[in-house]
Amino acid sequence: MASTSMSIGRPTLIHLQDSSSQIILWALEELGIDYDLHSHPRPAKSIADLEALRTALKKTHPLGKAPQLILADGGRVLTQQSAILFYLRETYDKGGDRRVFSHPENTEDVVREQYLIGLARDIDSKVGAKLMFHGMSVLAPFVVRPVLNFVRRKADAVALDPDIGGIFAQLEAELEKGGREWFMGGDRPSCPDVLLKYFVDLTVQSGYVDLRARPRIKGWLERCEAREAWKRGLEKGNGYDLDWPGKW
Ligand SMILES: N[C@@H](CCC(=O)N[C@@H](CS)C(=O)NCC(=O)O)C(=O)O
Repeated sequence: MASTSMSIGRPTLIHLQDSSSQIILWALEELGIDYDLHSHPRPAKSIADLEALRTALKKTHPLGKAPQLILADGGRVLTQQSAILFYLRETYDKGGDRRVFSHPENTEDVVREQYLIGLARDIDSKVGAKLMFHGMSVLAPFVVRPVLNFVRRKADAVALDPDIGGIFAQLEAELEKGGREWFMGGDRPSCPDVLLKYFVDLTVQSGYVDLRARPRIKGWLERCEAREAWKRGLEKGNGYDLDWPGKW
């Protein structure tokens, strides 16, 4: 059963265990605002369980995915991690000393944010493709597995692994430039940091990248995880296991 508590006047996060909505929990905790949490457990492997989850998620938004943010007026429901993050920043992190996220200060910053979001989306598509091939080769009937494994190995070797390696090399270089602690520079995380956290975790936990060769990304992840808000979010999030290959 999902745990529910919703009230008018506070945003509500529709959260899914072991998923990207964990980073929205992080953002909500960073901002220190009152919010309600409606948490769905990650279903077991059966198709029926998955359909039940999607039916439940579709009650609040037709896409049937998490995260969803029901805005404080109880009306509009936002989806898409990046849109939710920017909404939260622009709505609740107005400025002055109470700013918890770094905000763009000029056109260069705006372009850089979009560039970093683009890298996060690139990871999403490459890792998503790897996971799909992997899932197919594990779940397919025995007789077709050799063919699927062949296609999978080709796709990994020719495109997906080199692409993922290239993106991580780029992220490493972005942190190296000027000794940045956060991807937008400065002394605090930005929306792209929060977004990237999930995609980096997904790649690392799936075993698709080895951070021993990426000390700056490793250090950045440790900085993210040292934040009290991250720890509080994890306690509330009901699990954050993204090792999908390990679960099949
Ligand atoms: N593009 C969406 C992706 C949403 C999405 O695929 N969420 C996954 C969890 S990471 C989900 O709801 N999965 C449940 C399902 O597919 O049934 C975003 O940025 O939020």
